[in-house]
Amino acid sequence: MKRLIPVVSVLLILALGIPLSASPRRESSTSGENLSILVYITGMVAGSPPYELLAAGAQEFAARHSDVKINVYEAGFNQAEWEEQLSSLVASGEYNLVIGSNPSLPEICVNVGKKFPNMKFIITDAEFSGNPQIATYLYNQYEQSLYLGYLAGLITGSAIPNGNKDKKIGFIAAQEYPLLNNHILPGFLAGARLADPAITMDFRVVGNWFDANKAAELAGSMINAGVDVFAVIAGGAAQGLIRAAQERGAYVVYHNTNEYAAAPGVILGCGLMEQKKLVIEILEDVTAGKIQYGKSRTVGAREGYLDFIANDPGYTNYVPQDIQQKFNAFMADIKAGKISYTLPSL
Ligand code: RBF
Repeated sequence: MKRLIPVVSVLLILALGIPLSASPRRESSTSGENLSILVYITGMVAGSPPYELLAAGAQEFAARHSDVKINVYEAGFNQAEWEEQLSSLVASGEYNLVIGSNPSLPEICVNVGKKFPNMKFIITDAEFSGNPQIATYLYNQYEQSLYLGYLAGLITGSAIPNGNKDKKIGFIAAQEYPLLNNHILPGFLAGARLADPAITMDFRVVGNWFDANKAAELAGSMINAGVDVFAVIAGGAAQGLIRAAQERGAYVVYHNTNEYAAAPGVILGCGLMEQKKLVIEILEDVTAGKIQYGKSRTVGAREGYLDFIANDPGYTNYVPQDIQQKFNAFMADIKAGKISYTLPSL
């Protein structure tokens, strides 16, 4: 409903410095009125970049819209409890939208959605289509792994001080799941082999998303076996690898977030997942009624949702110049769609 704002209040608003945009904002979000969003974190926020960025994006969106309520709920690390937890949260009737970020969430949401046919679910970092209650957005992690793998391949094959002659890269994962096995791991090895086809990969599994000591132990034994450059997808447990690489003298390329400052000279490359940007755009689409439920969209470097952080001293000061030149050219080709590859199915 439109109301004319009396001149006096306009003057008062100007005097108090309250932004006038407060009123059009309310009108533009008609379909978002009384929107109550459950931000369902499948783990803990702290230490997991995808979740930190999801929560930050939702919070920033809510700060822009006074009629939107959000609740960031941390479901913890017991995956067996996630469906029941989500079910009882939805049963409370407090929410009209659930947003989460995890490849395993679609199946859970299908089951919860059957019991609550009015509920809508939006999931990033996942691919699922054909269900009218669910919309998903898949990051092209094959692509991010391909360019981080290429950098790892250039480093392992170089004469960098803490490197060795074995052409061996390492990958530490918290657990195995289709996105890891079908996109992230093959992408990383394929990227490294674009730098040198003789490269091999040592892959180990922590068993959970929090045990940094176990990750450090695995990293130590992989270094003994000749690994000099690592990648890691292990949430909070990744800190153990970083510690081991610092102590023993090895290198790390890092997915999704700017982690250079955690170990300058050790973390030599960081990818970037534009999850915060994507989440804000998605929620704006929710208020505009523009979400296509039942559909899945894949986003990567070309679309501006994956990138590499090349302007950080952690990269410019520590990576040998010849490697920077080769890698920067490769990254430009990735963004221009000039590197051809087949995206495996999940
Ligand atoms: N990533 C994290 O950073 N922290 C986590 O706690 C976490 N838990 C996950 C649990 C399951 C069951 C699955 C399938 C993935 C999990 N991920 C987690 C991985 C995350 O969704 C994403 O795939 C990777 O971070 C790569 O972008």
